[in-house]
Amino acid sequence: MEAKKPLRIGMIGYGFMGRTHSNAYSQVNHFFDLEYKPVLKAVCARNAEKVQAFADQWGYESIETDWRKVIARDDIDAIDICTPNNLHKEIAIAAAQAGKMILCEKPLAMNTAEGEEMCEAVEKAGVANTVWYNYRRVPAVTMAKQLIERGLLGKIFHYRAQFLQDWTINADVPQGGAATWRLDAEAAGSGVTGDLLAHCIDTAIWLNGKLDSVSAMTETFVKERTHALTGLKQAVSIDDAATVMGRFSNGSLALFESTRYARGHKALYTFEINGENASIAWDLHDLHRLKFYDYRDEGPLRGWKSIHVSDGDHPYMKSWWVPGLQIGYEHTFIHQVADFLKDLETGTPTGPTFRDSLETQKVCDAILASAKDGTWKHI
Ligand code: SOE
Repeated sequence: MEAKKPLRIGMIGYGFMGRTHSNAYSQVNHFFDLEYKPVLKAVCARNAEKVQAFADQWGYESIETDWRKVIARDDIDAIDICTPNNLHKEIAIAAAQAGKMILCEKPLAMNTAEGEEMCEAVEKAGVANTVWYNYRRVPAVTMAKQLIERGLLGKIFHYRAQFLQDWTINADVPQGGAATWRLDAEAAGSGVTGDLLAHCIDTAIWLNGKLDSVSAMTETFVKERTHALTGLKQAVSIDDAATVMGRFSNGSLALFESTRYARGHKALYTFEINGENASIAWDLHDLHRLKFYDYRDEGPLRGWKSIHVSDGDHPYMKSWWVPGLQIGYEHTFIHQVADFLKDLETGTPTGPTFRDSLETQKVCDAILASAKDGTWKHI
C-alpha cells in the first residue's frame, strides 16, 4: 500500500473543541480513503502541565507553551486554532504569513473588521483554510442541502432556526477564565450571537443563500457576574439571548432565535424550511433524522416523512457502519477533516472558508448593531 502523505498538525488551545478536533484527526483515516493522514505533531497552551496531560491523552508528539513557536516550527503544515475568539486573528495572520494551512474554530473572529484582515492574510498567502462550522456535515443537514439543490422545495418562503441552551441561568456562573470565557465579551466578542446563532446563520446561508437585512433584539438577563480570574464582580457585556427577523436575497423570510436561558434545553439546534412544494425540518437532538413533507405526494398519503439518514446512499454514511446504524456529534468534525484532506488532493477550497465565514460574521455584526439602535440593518 502506498504511504500516506502526512499533514502535520499544530493545535493551539485544547478545550472542548480541542478534543473534538483531535478525535477527528485520529479517526479520519480509519473510515475515509484519503491520500493524506493527519499527524498530531504539537499541541500548545500556556499551562505546561495541563497541556502535557492533554498531549498524552490524545497522542500529540510534543507540546509548546507559546503559540508563536508552533507557527515557527518547520515540522508543522497546518495550524488548528481552538483558542478563545480574541486570539483567532493574531494567530491566523501569523500562521498565514508563515505559509501554514489553517483550520479555525468558529466564529471566524471577534467582528467583521478582524475577519476581513484574516481573509486578506490567507488569500494573500494562498494557504488552505476552513472554519469549523461542523453542523453542515451532519449527514441529515448535508442531505437537506442536496434536496434543496435538486429543487425539490421549489420557491422558498420561510427559513426559521433556533439554538437553545440553559447553562447560564444561574447568576453564580462566573464570566471569564478557561471554562467560562464564552461569557466574557473581551474574550468572545459577543454572547449567543457569535457562539450559537452563528451556527444557525452559517447553515442558513449555506442552504438558502445570502441574508440581505436583519432586525434584532438582544437581552442580557444577568447584569453582573464574578470574573473567574480576578474574583471581582463585573458588568456582563455579552448578549444572553437574541431574537432576529431577516430577509434573504431569494425573497424568503428569516426567523432566528438563540438563548442560554431556555430552561430544559441543553443544545437544541433546530431549523425548518418551507418551500412552495415541500418543507424540511431538522433537530440536533435527533440528528440522524431529516423530516420531509412533499405536497406532491398522493393525497391520502401526504404527510411528514421522518427519514433515518443512515443508509449507504446518504451523505457520508457509506464510510461508516451498516445501513440503519447511526452516527453522532463527533462525526461531523471527522467529516470536516475528511473533506479538508480530500480537497487538498485537488486544491479545492473546503467550505466554509474564511471568506464564506466572513459573511456569517457580517450578519452577526448586523444583528448586534440592530439590537443596539433598534433599526433594520442591511448586510
Ligand atoms: C456552547 O455551549 C457550545 O459549545 C458552542 O460553543 C458550540 O459551537 C456548539 O456547537 C455547542 O455549544
